[in-house]
Amino acid sequence: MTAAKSDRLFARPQQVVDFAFDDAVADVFPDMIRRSVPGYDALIAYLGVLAQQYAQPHSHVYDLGSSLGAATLAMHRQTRTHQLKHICIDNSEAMVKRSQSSLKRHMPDADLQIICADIETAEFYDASIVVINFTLQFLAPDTRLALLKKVYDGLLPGGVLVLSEKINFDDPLESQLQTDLHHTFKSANGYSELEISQKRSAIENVLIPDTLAVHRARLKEAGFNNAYQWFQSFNFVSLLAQKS
Ligand code: GEK
Repeated sequence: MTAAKSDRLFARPQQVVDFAFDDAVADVFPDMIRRSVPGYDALIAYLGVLAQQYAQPHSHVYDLGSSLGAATLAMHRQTRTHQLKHICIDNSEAMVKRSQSSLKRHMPDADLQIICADIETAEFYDASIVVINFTLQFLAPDTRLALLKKVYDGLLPGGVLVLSEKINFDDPLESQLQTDLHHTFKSANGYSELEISQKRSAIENVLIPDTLAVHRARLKEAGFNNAYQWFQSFNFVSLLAQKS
């Protein structure tokens, strides 16, 4: 394995434009996401555990906003004998191109389809697991419910949605505390004040977080009777919602 290229994209002062998942980002993505999303590596590893628990033999496993395919690879490693079909969907050509070669190398015997498309236009069926790992937050808020409804319809009975998101907090004190901790996390990971502030400006109009209450209400409206929070690292959480 080659070492991940280090993320220096916001190191120089620049005219900040809206963040996009282009070649430059895809090139440094493993380093960027580890240093920016608290608990990312642990969460990815736990997706393997969830897959072991919930994958139904001969079913489909969807990874929506798959980036370089880390979630799919973690799930595949724990479910090799389940005869699953893995479907990764991402609308960034740069991500899809890189995940094609790397996932085919790391899971050569898997039934794997990697699709370059908007997840809002995708169809889901026979799914025992749908993972949306830090991607719903990039959709326009008024389109999020429609996607979750389609996911619900595409799940088999007993199938699960794993939804991980950066979240907002209603309580201003908690909001400040979590934002400060996230800032310190990035600083402890070697990002300068300039990098942190330029990245924040770039992402501001692109990543729109909801509160946990909004997520729970939306999941309920989509059809899920229960959504359990199973993971949190500062202002990043993951929910598990099962179709009965
Ligand atoms: C991981 N899940 O490593 N349709 C398809 N893809 C999209 C859309 C859309 N409408 N909007 C954004 N994306 C991954 C990490 S990253 C999270 C997910 C982050 C894609 C986008 O191209 C990018 O690859 C991914 O969603 C979000 O577990 O960088 O914070």
